[in-house]
Amino acid sequence: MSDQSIQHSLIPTDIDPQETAEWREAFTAMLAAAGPARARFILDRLAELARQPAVGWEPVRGTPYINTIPAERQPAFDGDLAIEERLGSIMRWNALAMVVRANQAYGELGGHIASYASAADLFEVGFNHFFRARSEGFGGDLVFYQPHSAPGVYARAFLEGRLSETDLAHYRQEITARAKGVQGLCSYPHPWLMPDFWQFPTGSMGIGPISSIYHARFMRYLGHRGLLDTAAIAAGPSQGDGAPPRGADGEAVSGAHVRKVWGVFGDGEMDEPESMSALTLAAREGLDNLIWVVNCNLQRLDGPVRGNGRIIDELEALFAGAGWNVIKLVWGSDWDGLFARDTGGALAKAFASTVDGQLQTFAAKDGRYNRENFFGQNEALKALAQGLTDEQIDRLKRGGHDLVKIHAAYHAAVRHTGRPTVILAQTKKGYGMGEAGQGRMTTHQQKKLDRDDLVGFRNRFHLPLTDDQAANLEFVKPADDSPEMQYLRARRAALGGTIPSRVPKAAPLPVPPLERFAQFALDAAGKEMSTTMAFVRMLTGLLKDPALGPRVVPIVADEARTFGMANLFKSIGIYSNVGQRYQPEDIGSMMSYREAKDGQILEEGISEAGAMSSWVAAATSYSVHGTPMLPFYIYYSMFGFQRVGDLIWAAADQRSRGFLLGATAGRTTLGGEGLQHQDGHSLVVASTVPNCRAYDPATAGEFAVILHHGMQRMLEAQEDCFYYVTLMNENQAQPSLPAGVAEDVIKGLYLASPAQRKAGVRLLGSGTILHEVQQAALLLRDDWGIDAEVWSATSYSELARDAKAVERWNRLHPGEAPRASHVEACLAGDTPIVAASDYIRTWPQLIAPYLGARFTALGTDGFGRSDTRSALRRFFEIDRHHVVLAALSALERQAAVEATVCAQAIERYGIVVADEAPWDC
Ligand SMILES: Cc1ncc(C[n+]2csc(CCOP(=O)(O)OP(=O)(O)O)c2C)c(N)n1
Ligand SMILES: [Mg+2]
Repeated sequence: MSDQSIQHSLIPTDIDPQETAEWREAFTAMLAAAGPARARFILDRLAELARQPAVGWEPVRGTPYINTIPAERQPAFDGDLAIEERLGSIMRWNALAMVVRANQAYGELGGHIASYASAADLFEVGFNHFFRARSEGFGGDLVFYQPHSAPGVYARAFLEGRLSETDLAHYRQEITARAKGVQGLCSYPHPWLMPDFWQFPTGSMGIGPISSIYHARFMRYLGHRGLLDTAAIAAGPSQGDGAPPRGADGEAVSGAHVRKVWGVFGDGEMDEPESMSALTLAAREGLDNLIWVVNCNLQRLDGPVRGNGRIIDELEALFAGAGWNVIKLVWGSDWDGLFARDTGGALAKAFASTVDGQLQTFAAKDGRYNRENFFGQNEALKALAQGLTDEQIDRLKRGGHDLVKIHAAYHAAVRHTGRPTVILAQTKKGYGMGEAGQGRMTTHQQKKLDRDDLVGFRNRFHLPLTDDQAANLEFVKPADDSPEMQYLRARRAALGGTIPSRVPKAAPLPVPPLERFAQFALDAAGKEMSTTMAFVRMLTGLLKDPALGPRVVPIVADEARTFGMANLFKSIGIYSNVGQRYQPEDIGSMMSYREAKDGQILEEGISEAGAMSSWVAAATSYSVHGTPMLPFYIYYSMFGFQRVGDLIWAAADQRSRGFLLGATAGRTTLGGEGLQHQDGHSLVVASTVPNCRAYDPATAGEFAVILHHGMQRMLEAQEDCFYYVTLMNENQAQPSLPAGVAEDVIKGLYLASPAQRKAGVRLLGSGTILHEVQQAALLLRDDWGIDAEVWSATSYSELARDAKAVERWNRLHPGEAPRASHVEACLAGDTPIVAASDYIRTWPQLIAPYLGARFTALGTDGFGRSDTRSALRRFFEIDRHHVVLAALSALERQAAVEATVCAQAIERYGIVVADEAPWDC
């Protein structure tokens, strides 16, 4: 089907053209006579009729493929266009040179040119006019940079004097750079790798978009709770005359001056579910502090984003439907004249039948091709192009390459109130790369340019380079006193300083003493409770602390009742930007569902990705806002690391500080729920995140120690780590915490019950399975006369981390007295060791390399099932009887017991012997 026939198939046939014409004429005449207001009134009345079910009319969503802001409504461009054009060209060149150089030298380092080539102007207008840095009395804007455009951000930092030529020469060579003592430049924005520079990791598509929404929302939360002045304005020149305050731009203070969150993202990136999932939240919460710029270069990596459609139109409908303010920035200023002359609407009509695949081809081809194939479509278009040379047609800019149009769009966006804004900016991928890249299918990965291409680029952007200098990829940096450099510095000074810039530390937040919020857990003395209940009680205690309490951010994804937190609804309230506009059904209850503008709980509904993004916003608040917060996101552990693992990885990258609580953890502790709910592996995944401290406490006392220690490390010592701690829903008699074990709880292993005589076997238990292990010790004693030590293993990953470090130290220090890791020191000797947990064997096996053949691990490998806890523990062979059998079997291998005891135990405990494990697949 041709493009035109696709288009026509969507339009129903006109069965009475004459009648249609009469209606049109009547409307046109009325418009001419009575004006647009009357025309709109009549259309509204007709729409009421048309919406009757019998008619079944639906309005067309979307506007023509033209700019939302007409030329006559553009504000004056308050910059020096010529200088900004020159600066932009230099950024483009240096970014390109950085990538091509790295690949000429090594060929394997990768890097991208085409993305930034399309986004450069979108970035530069932001840098020169809109993106404000943190400065005295003003928190600064938050800017999310499209990751593949990172070379452009480095290029700017180079001109600003923040990065040196040596730094640029070490783009994507961080290790080599480190060895030479210089700053290496990471591939994409990674705060972990450049902690003074990048704020937000965006390299994984979709993470930046969703994160930006929740950051904007969290700023509102901080404001509504009175913790942060989000309405603070960038300091303007002192008035001293009683005149209303003015912003740094001299304008009267308005919504334009409050802190903004900007996100520059790709059009292909909009396909990620994370990008889309919180659009309605942003609109519902009225986040007019949020502005997205979607770089619609119509291409992604493999090819066109919507070859057979138009991504801009699709996104317009989607964002408008979600309630956003949409600004289409499609065509540059050169088109203004053409549109003005096109009274018959030929251009709009032609665009309506041109799909993105075709627009990409037009981008890749020269002026002559465009004249013949676009303007050549009909007489009206031909006439429009008549006065233009092929060269001029070639240079007709798309909106996202026109500084004046971009400025107009940003100017409108920052002033829009009540809703978030998206700017859909049409660009050309690989803009200016000529034959080598512009609009080419392969342009995303193009990183080699030959001499002709480089000289062509030099010509295209009028760069001050000789042919040889261009071919040698020399960086361009005008003299310090040149107009360009003075302008660059002045613009950034007016906007508060240079960005991106990350502040690594905030003032420490004092942590209350352990006893103040957890005495009940330390001295539990056999009281029955689950560790989840213990957590909620400790949380309630922390909330009462005058200094820390207000900084606590409880986050749930529609599971507060599950975890026994419903009483917090009433006491601290659920955050809502509008308060509560209804009388809750349970208004008289102690646990009434209370929404409030200053509510403290973030109730994110059924969106783990949303809750995680909120957690990140709170967990990075110490750096982003200089306001340390303490987030606790409590969730079904199964829906954490595997559901939103990439968000957690990004959280780690951006040095988040806070607690993730994997509740209802374990494959047998959450009886009944079955295969998709029972989590046996989150702790293993958590162990793969370098700065995540993962714990599986068995008792409320252990949990209290971990919580307290974590708070001290993150809030007082300001360490860039976060905690993943499992919580159980099984009520158990809670022992008091033995004296003097706190330090070992943190290290991951302590002796919970010593053997009465010499231990024949050592049993390791964790989480609720510690209870089974303790019962196994009793059976070993009573049924087999074997004395067992019971150890509580609070964290196999912490034990393994320490053991690995010690192993490495010993390897690198031959001849010195070898060190012993905590696990090796605790479990030295030949005594057999059996470890049982509610997780897959891989979790305890993290310490296996340090214990040799004397170590046996039991675990819950395979898919979960729904049944009672005891049936499940039997099934997965982690109950007390199987622990006993494993201990006897280990002793039998050492010939420490008679060869028949295992058979006797199997018989005695009724253990079913099947050749295949029941969970095997
Ligand atoms: C989650 C994820 N999937 C895939 C990629 C690999 N990838 C990087 S850029 C890219 C294409 C991006 O296209 P678009 O968002 O349109 O940006 P453009 O470069 O066109 O501006 C892809 C697939 C990634 N970085 N993250
Ligand atoms: Mg794209």
